[in-house]
Amino acid sequence: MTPTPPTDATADDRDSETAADTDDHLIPRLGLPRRDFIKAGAAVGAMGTLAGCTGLLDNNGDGVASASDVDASVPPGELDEYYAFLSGGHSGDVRVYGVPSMRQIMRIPVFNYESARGYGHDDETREMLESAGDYTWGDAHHPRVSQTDNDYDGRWVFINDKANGRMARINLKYFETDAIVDIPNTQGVHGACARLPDTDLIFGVGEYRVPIPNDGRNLDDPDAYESVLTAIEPESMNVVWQVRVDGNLDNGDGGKNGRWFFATDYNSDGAVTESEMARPDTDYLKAFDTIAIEEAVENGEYEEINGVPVVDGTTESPLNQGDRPLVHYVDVPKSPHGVSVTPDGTYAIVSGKLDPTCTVVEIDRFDEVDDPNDVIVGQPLVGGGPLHTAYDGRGHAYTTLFVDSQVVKWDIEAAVDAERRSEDPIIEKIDVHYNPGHLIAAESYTADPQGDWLISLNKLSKDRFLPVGPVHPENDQLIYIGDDDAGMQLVKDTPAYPEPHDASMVHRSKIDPEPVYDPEDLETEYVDVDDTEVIREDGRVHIKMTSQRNEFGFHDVTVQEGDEVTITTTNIETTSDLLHSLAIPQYDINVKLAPQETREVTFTADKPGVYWMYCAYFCSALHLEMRSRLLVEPEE
Ligand code: CUK
Ligand code: CUA
Repeated sequence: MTPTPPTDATADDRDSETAADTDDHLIPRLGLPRRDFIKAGAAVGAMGTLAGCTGLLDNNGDGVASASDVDASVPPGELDEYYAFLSGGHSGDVRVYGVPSMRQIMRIPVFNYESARGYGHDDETREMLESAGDYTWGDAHHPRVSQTDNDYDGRWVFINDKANGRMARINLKYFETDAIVDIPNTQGVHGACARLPDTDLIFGVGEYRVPIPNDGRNLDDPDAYESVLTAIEPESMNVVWQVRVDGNLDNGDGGKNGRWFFATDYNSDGAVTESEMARPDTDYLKAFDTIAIEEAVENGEYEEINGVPVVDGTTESPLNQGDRPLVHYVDVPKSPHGVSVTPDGTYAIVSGKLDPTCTVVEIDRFDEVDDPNDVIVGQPLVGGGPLHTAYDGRGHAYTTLFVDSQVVKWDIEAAVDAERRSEDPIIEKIDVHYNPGHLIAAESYTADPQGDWLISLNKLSKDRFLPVGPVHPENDQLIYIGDDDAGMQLVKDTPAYPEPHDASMVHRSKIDPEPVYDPEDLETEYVDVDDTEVIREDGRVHIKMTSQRNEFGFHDVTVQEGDEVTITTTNIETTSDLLHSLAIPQYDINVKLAPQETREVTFTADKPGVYWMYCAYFCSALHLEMRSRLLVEPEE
C-alpha cells in the first residue's frame, strides 16, 4: 500500500515531532494532552482495577501502565496464544507469526517458487502454478481465514494476487497452498474476502479497469474499460459469477448475514492518470446485494464472457433500476481505501484515505432509504490518511492513519451520535513507526473479536532497526488494547520482509494442523520399502523409492541421456519433524519430504554425467551421507 497522501507528509515530517510527543504526551494534530483522551479513571487511578486484567501488570510498581507493564512474554518452550497470518506482498507468500511473541513460525509459499518447501519443484505444485498462469511471482495482500457461523473454523486461508488477478487457497490441515485460480476478465484482484457467516463464496475485488474481453479492442478508450467483482466457490475454487461496475474496486469486506458485500472505489471517474483519479470530491462505496445477483444469474440475466456469467451492475444497468438493485452506489469522500464490517454486522466503516474521516454506513438502511447516501449515519474526523479499521468487540474502532503515523481509537456509537466531521468520538491516538497500512486486532473479522492484541502493519521502519542498506524492513508493531482505562500500549517492534499488507489473527484453539501427512490426502501413491523399483519403457524411466534416515531407496540409478525421468519418493518416517528432501541441483530440483509425504518430480535427463542427489534437510548425524548417484549415460 502506498497511497498518495493528501500532503507530502511522510515519516520524515514526523521524525522531528516524535521525541517531543513522547515526552509530553501531546497528540500532534489535535494539540491536546494524550491523557485528556483517556476515559475517566485513567492512568494512576485506574491501576487499582488492573488485578485480573490479562496482559497488564505494573511491573515497575510506579502505578502507571506503560509498555513494560504489558506481559507479552512467551518464554522459551511456551507457545503463543494466537496465530497471525500476514500477507507477504510482492514476495508472494504468507507468513505465520505467533502472537504475542511476534516470532515468525512459518512461511507458506503461495505465488512464489520456494525451495525449502519444495514448492514449485515437485510435479503437483509446479503444475498448479503453471496452470494458474505460469507466473513466477504474485502480490499477496489480503489473507482471510474461513469462518463458520461467523467464527474461525480452521479450514482455509484465502489470499489474493493483486499483480496477476488470482486467488489462492491455503489448507490449514497442512499449512500449504492447495489451489490457485487465474480469474478471467480482470486485472489486479485487490480485496479478498468471504461471504459470511459460512464462507460459501470468496470474493476477488477487481482493481484495474480494462476492456472486457481484453483482446486488443478499445485499447485507448478508457471510457470502455471496466472492473468486476468475482465470486469464487471455495471448495472447487471455480469462478461462479462476476459483476461489472462503474469505476474501479479496491478493498472489500463481507457482511455477517449472507447477503451483503462491500467494496471501495478510489477511481469513480474511470481515469487513467493519478491527478485525474484524485480529482472527484466523492468516490463510491459499493454495496453488492449478492442474493439479488445470484437471482439475476439464475434468471439468465447475464452475458457469458470467457466462460463466466457476467452480470451488469453499472449505474445505468436495467438490473439496478428497480427496488432491488444489484449494486448500491454510495457517495463517500474522495479516494476511500479500507472497508470493514463491525463485529455485530450493523455498520460498514469506510476509511477516507484522502479525507481525514471514516464514513459509518448502517447496513439495514439499504432496504429503507430512497437515496442510497442516506445510509451514512456517521463521519468522525479521525486524522490524516485513514486506511483501515479493526475492532475490539467492545464498541471501539481502531483506524490506521497513514499520513499521521498513528493508530486512532474511536467510539463507534459516539460517532453515530456526533455531528459529521466531529472529533468527539475520538478516544485516543498512539504513535506508530511509521506510516501504517493495515492493522489487525485479534479475531477482528469475526463476530467476536478478542480485544487484547492489535498489530499495526507499518510501511516504513526508518531508524527502528540496525541499518541493512537501502532496502529497509517494514515494522509490524504489537499494541496491547486490552485495557480501556490505561489506553493503547506499544509493546514490540517486529521487522518484516517486504511487505505485509493485511493479516488475520486466530486463536490457537481454532486451528489444528496435522503433525505428519496422512498418505490418503496426497495425490501421489505412497512408496514403501517393498515398492522400490525402476520401470523403464520407451525412453521413460520411473524411479520409485523411499527416503529415510539416512538413505534413499537406491544408492545409484542409471538412465540414458534424453530419458524422461520421473522420481516418486516417499519419506517413510513416521516421527514428526523429521524431514528429508530430494535435491538434484544440476537439474534445478529440490523436493521437500515431510514425514509420510510422497512427491513426484519429472525432468529430462539431458546432461550426461554423474549427479549427486542429496538430502537438504539436516535430518540426522549422517545427514551428509544421505546421498545417491544419478548416472546419466551419454547417447551413443
Ligand atoms: S492494502 Cu493492498 S495496497 Cu491497504 Cu488492503 Cu496495501
Ligand atoms: Cu535426510 Cu538430510
